[in-house]
Amino acid sequence: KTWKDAMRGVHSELPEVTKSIVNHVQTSLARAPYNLDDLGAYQAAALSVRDNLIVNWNSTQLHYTRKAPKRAYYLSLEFLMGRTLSNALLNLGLQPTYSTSLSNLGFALEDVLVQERDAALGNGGLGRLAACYLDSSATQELPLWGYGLRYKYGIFQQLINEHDGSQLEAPDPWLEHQNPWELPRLDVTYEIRFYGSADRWGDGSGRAVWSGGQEVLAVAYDVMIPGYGTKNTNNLRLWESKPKRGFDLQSFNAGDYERAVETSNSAAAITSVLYPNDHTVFGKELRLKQQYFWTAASLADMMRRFKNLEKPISEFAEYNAIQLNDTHPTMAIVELMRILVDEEEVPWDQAWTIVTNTFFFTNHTVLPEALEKWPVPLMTHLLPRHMQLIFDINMLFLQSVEKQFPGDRERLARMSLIEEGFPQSIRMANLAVIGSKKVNGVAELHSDLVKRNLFPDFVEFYGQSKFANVTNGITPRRWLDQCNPALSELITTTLNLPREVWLKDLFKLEGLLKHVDDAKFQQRWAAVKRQNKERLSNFVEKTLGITVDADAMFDVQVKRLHEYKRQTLNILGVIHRYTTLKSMTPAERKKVVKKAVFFAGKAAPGYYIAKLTIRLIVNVARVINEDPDTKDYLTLFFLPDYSVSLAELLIPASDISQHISTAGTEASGTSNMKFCLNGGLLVGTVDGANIEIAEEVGEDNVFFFGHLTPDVEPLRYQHTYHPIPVEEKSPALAAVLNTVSSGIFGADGIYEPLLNTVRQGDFYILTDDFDSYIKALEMVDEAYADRTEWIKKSIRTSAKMGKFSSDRAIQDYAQEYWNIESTKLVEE
Ligand code: 26Y
Repeated sequence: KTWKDAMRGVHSELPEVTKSIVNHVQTSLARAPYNLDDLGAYQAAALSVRDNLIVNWNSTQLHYTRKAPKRAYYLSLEFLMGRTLSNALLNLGLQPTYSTSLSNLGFALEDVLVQERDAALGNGGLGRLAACYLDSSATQELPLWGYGLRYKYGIFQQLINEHDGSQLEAPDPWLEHQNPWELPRLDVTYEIRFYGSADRWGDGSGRAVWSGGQEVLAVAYDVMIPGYGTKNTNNLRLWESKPKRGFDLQSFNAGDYERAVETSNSAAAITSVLYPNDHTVFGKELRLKQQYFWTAASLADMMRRFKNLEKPISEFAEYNAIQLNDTHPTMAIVELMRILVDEEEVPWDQAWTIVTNTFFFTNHTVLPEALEKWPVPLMTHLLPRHMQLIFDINMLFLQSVEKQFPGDRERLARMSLIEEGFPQSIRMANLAVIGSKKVNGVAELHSDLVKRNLFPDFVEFYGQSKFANVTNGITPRRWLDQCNPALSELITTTLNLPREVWLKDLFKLEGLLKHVDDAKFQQRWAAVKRQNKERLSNFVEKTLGITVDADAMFDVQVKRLHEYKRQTLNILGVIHRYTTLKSMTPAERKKVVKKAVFFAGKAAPGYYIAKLTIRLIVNVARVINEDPDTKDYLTLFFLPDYSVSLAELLIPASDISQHISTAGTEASGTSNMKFCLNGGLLVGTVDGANIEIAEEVGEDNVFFFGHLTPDVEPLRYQHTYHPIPVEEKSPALAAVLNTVSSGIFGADGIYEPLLNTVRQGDFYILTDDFDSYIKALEMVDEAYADRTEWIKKSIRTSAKMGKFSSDRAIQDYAQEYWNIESTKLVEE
């Protein structure tokens, strides 16, 4: 068919959409419709869908302005959005129309969708959570905006070195082809100051004047966030940095060309790249610049919007709630104080009341190496006025602590915003706690640990009620309907409900329970899983050139590489399975459950042990997949460049997934929820949201192992003071470690530093958990052998995932924290 034939369609909506696509091909892309490739078709379709979004987005923003409800703002340095076209089509209800239109033009929707590059402006869990929360707040018609940075380069691309199996990093130029999902707002700009000097008025008001230094321009780019089954379309505003003037004319005229462009380069550098480390802070000046640039631009923007309401400044907190996604945006607290005190001339105490009624703080990790601390000299140099404000806030705060706990010097030292040392540093978590109305963790256990281990003094000072829990959630739109259309279809027909209903009220999945024993339904459920496993197999064959047996049990661990997440435990377990298989007779092997193990995940570029773990996995895979004795029973894959899109392929295909962090270290985890929603069973430790998942689905439907949180500290203590050799604690593990040392996965002792983390300090207690881990995997094998029972477990798991919808989580924030209400866009 030619595009001209397509234009003569009969369906009333179709010619409209087809026309719009063809129109974009000809005008926006300036290409001819008849020799278009998939990429061109994607771009034209995206631009056509974007036209719809813009209309809704505009009406929504106008509606919010007119209604002037209280608004919430989600400040996050990371938004891990993934692809947009398929999500926009789903949310607009235009999937069938575009599918037909594209096919009339000679394109398959699924080939077109994969042309889109992921928007990967995040590292992992924290960034993807932000993306799920945007989807849920738009869907629930809540007046919420996200604020972030428009990095020119997102999370790096991961390549695997063919020669030695190690991770290589390449830039992620995601904006190379223009991005149809953003609207540049070149008229929305703010000037952001750095350096200079701060002079106090000295009149006892606490006010000061900040001047001089460097000014950088913040330019707004708006990303449209459509809700599902509503016209409400929210906004994610991302800031780009730009020099205030093209270049420094003075230096240019003086003939110093290099210096002339230097300042303009340093301005553009602020939003050039996402920092690729999670959980380890480095105290780099550019990172602090990013944090201030973003919070200052966002607050200036909120302040401008608030001023348009013509309300007294004292009512700021009645119209604005700001959620801090971890400590990264904590400078917003100080910046709002600066605006109120220095610019709005609000008396100090009144300003502090406004601030502490506006902010809310979520903590995402208890690992000490992830807690942000900025050196005082760096802050003084870069943001002199803010350093003064922090000292003043601290002094007044410590006075109030002293009043409640007179003479307790050590308590004051612990609670101070300033940590003594050379140099002194600023504890951003303490600042976030005292500047916020409420503080929350992201799963029940984690929120307990936040109170008990991170902020016990603050709980004593403020009382329990300031500290609470909001268990994380995931959007069922992307993480079920979009990534697993076959399962979504089966659920819809089985529940006998329109998908619009259960996708907005995930507790409805419980209706599947009464079909658990229906053999027909079980078969269909199993067929969907099988189909998804084949889809993944095809992908692996295409990308790695290795065939995967879709009859095997698919065992998946995908997440950032980190010692606390214990990918090492998993790979040592795989080696154990391999050597066990090797020691068997061919007849014995035939009785073993076939298994395909998948890993994916990026390591921070400077994280040596994590990178070494990847190298071990890749090289173990090379040996195992070639071994004629075992390769029919065990295969192993490291899929490079883990991303949201790869997750969408992997998650629906899993039979089991592993969430095996040392107890007490994983705040929540969110992929655990995604796997279970898609009917994959969970192998895990008693940690994070695993616990709540087990509470929902029942302990007989998960495979728990390992020591509990209270055991971990004493075990570490024992490792330090009464080290017991690995051989004594776990002969099986000792044997595996020796196998690696023997050099069959690479000689010259390259893995010794990794093995030594286990043999020596063993901070993450692999030796203490190894045997029970292997036991748990044996239980998995046993359970998997009974196919019907396994399918029932899978159905039961999926059916009980209602709690983990991000709709529930965002409602909790809206009601218990922000006090905002749904504001539905009404047609005029
Ligand atoms: C300060 C900097 C080094 C830093 C950058 C990123 C520190 C931390 C992070 C990211 C943390 C993160 O992704 N945390 C994860 O948040 C998820 C959502 O709450 C949790 O599910 C997950 O357990 C937690 O590790």
